[in-house]
Amino acid sequence: MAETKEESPRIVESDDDDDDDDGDEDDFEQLQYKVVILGDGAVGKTSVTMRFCEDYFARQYKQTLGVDFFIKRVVLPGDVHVALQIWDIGGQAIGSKMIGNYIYGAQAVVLCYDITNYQSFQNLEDWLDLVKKAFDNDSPPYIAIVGNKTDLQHLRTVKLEKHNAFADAGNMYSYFMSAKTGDRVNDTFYRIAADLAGIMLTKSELESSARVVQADIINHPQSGGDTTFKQPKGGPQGECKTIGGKGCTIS
Ligand code: G3D
Ligand code: MG
Repeated sequence: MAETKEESPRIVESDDDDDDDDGDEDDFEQLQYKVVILGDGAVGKTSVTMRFCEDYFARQYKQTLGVDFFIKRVVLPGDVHVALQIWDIGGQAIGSKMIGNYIYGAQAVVLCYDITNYQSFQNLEDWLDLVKKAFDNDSPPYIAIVGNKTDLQHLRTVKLEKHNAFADAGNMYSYFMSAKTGDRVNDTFYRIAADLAGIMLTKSELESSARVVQADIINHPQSGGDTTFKQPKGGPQGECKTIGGKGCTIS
């Protein structure tokens, strides 16, 4: 299911934050993938995104309106640089006509549920249907199912067997994490990045996934940047607000 490096969208950009740096010798090739996080409200989509992109967990988030997106760069073995463009889809977007457009063009879709909320797990069927519809006749993206809130094991209502059966039936990748404690968050996204890039990881490489580094947003929808990354159909439109210089909200 993982794409080969050759087929992947690529952009070339400097890893130096300094805008006026035109030194070509600092440029490197970088893969960029769109990763869409879907799931019911309150399963922890924003928390997971913030934990991965900012290493931060807030006790309270306001409901995501529209779509927030962030870019995080990870460095894989072989000095392969991957920028993950994470789309955190807000509850409101779910019933909107735009949802298919948000999903379309994703190289990976993360279906997120709360292990203490059985309904949120059951509703993944509907989320999966939306993904299938969005891709229609196109080849489907990498799909992962994530059980979040593993710090609340004692309140778990979704049995492991149910999770595994659903993942197997849909030929999906399977992960668990806690945005609250940060457990398995980085290594899950690191694995996804490696799978998309077609890179096999050893156990020790997975364990060293702490090498995740911060990246600013690139391929900004209004930047008109000349990159070879194909903007997804119906991609971000409308007003774009920068959050702490790293994320972007489409409203
Ligand atoms: P959403 O983006 O899917 O709607 P949020 O979900 O990220 O806004 O999170 C919804 C609630 O779940 C938040 O609590 C958040 O703190 C909590 N949460 C998210 N991830 C975890 C986790 O891993 N463990 C625990 N225990 N809680 C988590 P509030 O209180 O604001 O509703
Ligand atoms: Mg949210």
